[in-house]
Amino acid sequence: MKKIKIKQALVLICISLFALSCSKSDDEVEVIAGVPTAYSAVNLTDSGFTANWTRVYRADKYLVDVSTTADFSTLIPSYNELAVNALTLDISGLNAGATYYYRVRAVRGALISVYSNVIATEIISTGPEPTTALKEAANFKVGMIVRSTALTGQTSDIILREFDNITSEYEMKMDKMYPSKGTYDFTAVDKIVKYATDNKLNLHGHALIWHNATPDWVKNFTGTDAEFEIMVKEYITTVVTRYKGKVKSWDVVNEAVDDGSGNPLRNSVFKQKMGDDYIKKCYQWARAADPDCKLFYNDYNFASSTTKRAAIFKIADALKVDNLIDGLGAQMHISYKGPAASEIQAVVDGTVSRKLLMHFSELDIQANPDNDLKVLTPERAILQKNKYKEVVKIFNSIPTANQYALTVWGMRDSESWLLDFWGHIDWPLMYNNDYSVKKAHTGFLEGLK
Ligand code: 9MR
Repeated sequence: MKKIKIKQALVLICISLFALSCSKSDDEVEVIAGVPTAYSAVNLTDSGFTANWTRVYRADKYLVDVSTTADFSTLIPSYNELAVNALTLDISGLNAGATYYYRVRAVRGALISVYSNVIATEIISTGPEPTTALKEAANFKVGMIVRSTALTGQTSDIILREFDNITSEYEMKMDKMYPSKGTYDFTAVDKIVKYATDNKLNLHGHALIWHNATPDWVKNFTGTDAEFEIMVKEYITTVVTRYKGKVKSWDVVNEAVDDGSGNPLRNSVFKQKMGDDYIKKCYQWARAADPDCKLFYNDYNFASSTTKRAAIFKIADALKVDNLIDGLGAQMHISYKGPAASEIQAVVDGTVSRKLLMHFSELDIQANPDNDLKVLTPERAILQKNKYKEVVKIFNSIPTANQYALTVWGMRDSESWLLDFWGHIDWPLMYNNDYSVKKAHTGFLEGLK
């Protein structure tokens, strides 16, 4: 049994007009004016994979080259003249694990167009996805989010087998830990801390200050600005001190940068009451409460927006002057379509050049950002897998001294926050609902090679 996965993106071959020494009729010009664009199509039946391409107007057949090398020096001869613009390659003669390339030309009479772009595909086995434990394969900490109510059963089995770093999905936020004035509730956090300690998992604290998880009584604070600041100081000091030595790192401030023009500081209640300096103060209080704890600033669209990236680095630079920050969290809520590897790399490069730790803190990869699917198709699962692989590869190549952890934001697809957030179906994570691993998980493993 074999299946095909698309391995690589396209390499464009420049389009040039076909030149003939004799004069051409209009029909001939039309034929050669088009070049078939090959698509990275896959057909995951046992019979083979489908290569397809755009039709060229009035082409009467196509020449398809399939090769084991990108320079097409060794052609597999049997796939040559086709009347249709698709070809199902019989994979029985092809080797699992090998990469095959195809390219296409259009033909009309004696006229032959230039080659299409080149597509590489890889034949893989259709057996079960490999289940090597991520933390065993990785040289860095691999993280998963947890909920205090789901620290048993299969969820826990997978956490303990695959991961060595955990983050609380929502229970270590101000609205949960400090629901009403003067009254803390640490019930859930204590459970998570015990779970981490008992199982020797690194516990990343998330997140002390976040506009989206601020309790109403804080948003509508009744008191002076000075009293507000005292309250925030007392809250940070209480929480960080309580978990000193157990929570190894904290996102002190989360998502302080606004997405609007100029990426100003978000106009949160913290900024309103304490001024722009609120960030620095929060880090000072956290640092004072636990000097050994690694302090992070965490945000989204870090890769996809250059201006936001600059604004985040500006915050980091200001904190770094006073040694108040140890690392940056790039959330990595992304899709199979982007951001590009170069944009993700820019996040890493800026972080490493600042001598900070890098946390890819909330990785999930939408497979259905345009809501064009009702089920996760094999083709899309492969594209998603490729993106997981790309992200992991980038993280894996970070100098060890700058690697903090790569945390995935959820275990099973149905549990992802993205489904509620976008209001449509998606499959952004690495596990199916029955806890079996998806191709995304294989992509993670392949990114470590
Ligand atoms: O996934 C989290 C969801 O379950 C919570 O309801 C929500 C509010 O606490 O937070 C979600 O996680 C967010 C994270 O803390 C910060 N970055 C964006 C995440 C998705 O909203």
